[in-house]
Amino acid sequence: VPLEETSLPLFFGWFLLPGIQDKVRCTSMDFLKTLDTLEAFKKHLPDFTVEAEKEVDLEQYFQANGVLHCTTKFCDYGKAEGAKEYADKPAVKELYGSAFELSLSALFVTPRTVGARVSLSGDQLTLWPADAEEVVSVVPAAATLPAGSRAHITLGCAEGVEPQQTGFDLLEILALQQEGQEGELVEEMELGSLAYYGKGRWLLSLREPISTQACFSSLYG
Ligand code: ACK
Repeated sequence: VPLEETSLPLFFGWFLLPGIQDKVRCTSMDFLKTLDTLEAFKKHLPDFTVEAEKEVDLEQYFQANGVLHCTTKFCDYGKAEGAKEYADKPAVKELYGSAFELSLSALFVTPRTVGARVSLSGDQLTLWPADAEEVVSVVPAAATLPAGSRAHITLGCAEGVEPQQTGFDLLEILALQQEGQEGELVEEMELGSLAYYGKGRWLLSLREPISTQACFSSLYG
């Protein structure tokens, strides 16, 4: 009996290949290392941490967890709404196990998470669930954002924060952009331009998107 008929996975998604995982982790570490030394970051530190600290070591602040991936559908072993329908989609069956090139277009940091924005191509959007951005209870403006807006790679979470928060943090920043808030341009860095969106939210738009090889698969955990 095929595994898919016995149970559904924890989630489907694109899993970065090992070599590129190291590269993305290094890029993220370098960014965090630079960010917490910037005067602009120190100026906004009270937005970032409630504790009356003068400094924060971002590399220590965030904990990495597991294999780097971009979740398409969280199935919760079949308990999540639409899990079975997603697993049965022709595109999902057809493309399961295939290789893809994901384009990482930005890195973002909030007091809760650090992540990379994934800009999905038309092909990749065929694997994107229609309801992924329908999280109005968490991010009210999210449902008005284009499909694929939530696509991200979680690079780290602050203590006690669940990884699904990374997608919410990204949607929040994109909703601000959609409302016409460009963010306060803080600095041109080697990797791209860094903007501040208030409440400890930072977005680095990459000058050169990072192209990452990934396999569309699932995790049973
Ligand atoms: O970092 P992520 O995208 O956020 O990857 C993990 C993965 O599934 C395993 O936990 C994501 N995740 C967890 N709960 C949900 C949810 N309710 N909706 C969407 N993604 C979720 C989490």
